[in-house]
Amino acid sequence: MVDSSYRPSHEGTLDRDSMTLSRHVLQQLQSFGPEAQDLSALMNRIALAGKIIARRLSRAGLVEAALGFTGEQNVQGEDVKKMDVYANDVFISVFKQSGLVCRLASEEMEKPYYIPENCPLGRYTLLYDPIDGSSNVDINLNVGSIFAIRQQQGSDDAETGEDLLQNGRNQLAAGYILYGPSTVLVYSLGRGVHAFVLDPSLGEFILAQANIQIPPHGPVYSVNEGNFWQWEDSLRDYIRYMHRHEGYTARYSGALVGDFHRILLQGGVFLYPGTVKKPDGKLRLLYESAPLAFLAEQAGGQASTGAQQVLDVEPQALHQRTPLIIGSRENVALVESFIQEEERERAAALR
Ligand code: AHM
Ligand code: MG
Repeated sequence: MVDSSYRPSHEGTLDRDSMTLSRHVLQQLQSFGPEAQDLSALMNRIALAGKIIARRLSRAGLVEAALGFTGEQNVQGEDVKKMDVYANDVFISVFKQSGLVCRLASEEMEKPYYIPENCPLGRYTLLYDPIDGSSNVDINLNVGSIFAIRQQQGSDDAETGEDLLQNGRNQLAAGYILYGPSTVLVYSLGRGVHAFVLDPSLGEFILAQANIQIPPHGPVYSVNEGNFWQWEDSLRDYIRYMHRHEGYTARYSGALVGDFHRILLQGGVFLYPGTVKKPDGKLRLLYESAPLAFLAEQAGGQASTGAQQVLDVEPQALHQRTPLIIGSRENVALVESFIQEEERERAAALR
């Protein structure tokens, strides 16, 4: 006879240790059906890529040819680092034989990478920035990987990935991995935002914080003030307002994932606005801004270009850039109010 009265004495601790990412995905989807299994396996592969990259980063100073530049430039004309290439290849190799993802699109590849043998099975596309904040790599500071999962829409016979040019509300899932003192994976399937910490002794990401909510207001503003004289007046006015009012403090690490993570947990705003020369700023819509915007909205925050919600932007190109103002609801609204004020003044001057 089964003794149902047995209560494990370590129930609480063990439950916590066993809330792995794949189990969490299934629980979120409330299903064990094939689609839920696929998404759970897919997230598990992303986690594997994260573990491989974290391992490489933790030993990068000891490994030959891990640090420094390759001497090449990527499609956006930026100098490529050896870690960028390594991390890009890691994502490809973990998905190659998986049968889960049929296209990968990344900052480091001009066109999507196709895995045709997977296409009849899995029609998901992974969009990713393999190493976000590359300038931090060589000095052992935090970097990240950003990802989004989209479902292929219609046929893609010409292999152009044109169906990826849809707004961010079409993302099925999004998240990032932060390589810091510990490795943290944050993700959302459109059902809240959840953070997992890599337990190196288990080799597993274990749930650390469920249903994260961005505080409606926070003290931090995170922006590269070195660009001050290249911004529009509205942005300069906003920063002057920050300087003149108590209760604000600046934090900027040079890696979006780290700066966003701080704001997700403690509140505030991250900005990468356009400049007079580059009105769309630096950050790429499909694999940087849109995935983080998805997380921000899921956590009760906001993500804006200054003119519209980031998730509403209809992309024109795979590597399109967009201004980004992201974080606590009230902080984002304050930045927007400065932008709108300048627009009103401009319109009045034309009248
Ligand atoms: P990357 O993906 O090529 O590293 O570029 C994105 C990074 C962000 O992580 C960071 O917020 C920003 O670029 C920093 O740029 P800047 O040095 O102009 O402040
Ligand atoms: Mg990046």
